[in-house]
Amino acid sequence: MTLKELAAHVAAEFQQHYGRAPRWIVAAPGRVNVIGEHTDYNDGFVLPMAIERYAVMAADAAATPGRISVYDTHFKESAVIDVAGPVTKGQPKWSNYIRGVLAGFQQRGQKIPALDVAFMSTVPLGGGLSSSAALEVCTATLIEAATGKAIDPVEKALLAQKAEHEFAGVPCGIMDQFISALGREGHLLLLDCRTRQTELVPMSDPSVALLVVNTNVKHELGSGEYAKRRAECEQAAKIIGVKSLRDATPEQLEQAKDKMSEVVYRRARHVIGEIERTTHAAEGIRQSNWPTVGQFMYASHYALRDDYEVSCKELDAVVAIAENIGARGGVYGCRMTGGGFGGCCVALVKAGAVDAITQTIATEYQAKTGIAAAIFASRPAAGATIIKG
Ligand code: GAF
Repeated sequence: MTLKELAAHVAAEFQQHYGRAPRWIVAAPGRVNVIGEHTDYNDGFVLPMAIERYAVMAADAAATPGRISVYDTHFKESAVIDVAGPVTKGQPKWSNYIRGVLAGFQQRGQKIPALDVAFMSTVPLGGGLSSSAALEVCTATLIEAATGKAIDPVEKALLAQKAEHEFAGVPCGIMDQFISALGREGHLLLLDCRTRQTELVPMSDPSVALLVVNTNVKHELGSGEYAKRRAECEQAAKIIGVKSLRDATPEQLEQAKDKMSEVVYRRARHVIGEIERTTHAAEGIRQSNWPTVGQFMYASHYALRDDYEVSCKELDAVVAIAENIGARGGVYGCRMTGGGFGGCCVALVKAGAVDAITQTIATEYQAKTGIAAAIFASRPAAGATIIKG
């Protein structure tokens, strides 16, 4: 579904559910990270792009004051959020992403208007494509539309990240909310997570495409492994004697090797290497040097699999199939993307070979794992937008 079709669909659902037309329609995309994994909370670089999969909200002012009703058009379930006082956590569970953002606006001194909302997302849930960030940034965009007060997109991303920390319990970095808020059509976003400086890297060569391969193995970042990795990185930085792993060189890590556990050493080796790979890959993209970019993507996957240990056998199976297809069959590189433990891979492929590659990966993945993968190509999409209002 295109964004236009999705917006029309959610507007129609709003009309049907609430008996009138919506006044505002807003959207925020999910993302795929091309390279730079588990580097954002280490002050490093990331290189994500917004994808053509979106959270969309249609809304109007509500007659009942002090509350927001959100109707999930897919699961046919509603959340009623009390906004008369400070917004708190509540049920259903997905409403906490919305609640967290509303609370963030309140903390900025913003009064939350009473709203009726219909909502739908085409970002696969638990697929590692930032369905939660899309929902958070979409909510923030709705509040901007409904109050007529735009906030700085960086502030918006930070507010959404805080919602994820405090209402979803995931100590995530800044990448997902940032790209959902600041993505630009036709571009990847090279983000320096320390300075928050961004560079839009054009990705418009028609000879290549990015394929997203969803293993359909759910990923759960709340389970504690993510927080554990973060703590291990902090420990490594402390032992090396730097503020964060962004400041550490491979030589410094080797010198400190004996003072840390083997596991902590490997975690740091991934992060230090990945920060370097990301800046090199960005350079490769600027020069349309696709074979080089692809090699960095494979190297990223191996480090995430062996050193950082956030892959799983299904993600590894996709990468192995992609490697087997190889450059001759049109695959430049492939890696797991996002937090890991399931979710998606991203593959850089020749545009003319997309159909054949999709077919091969689907068939071989099903044969290897017994699971049907969901595979789609996406062009770099725009970040959050107010479609109506
Ligand atoms: C998740 C987090 F939300 C991001 O901040 C990032 O750390 C990513 O995992 C790993 O690169 O998506």
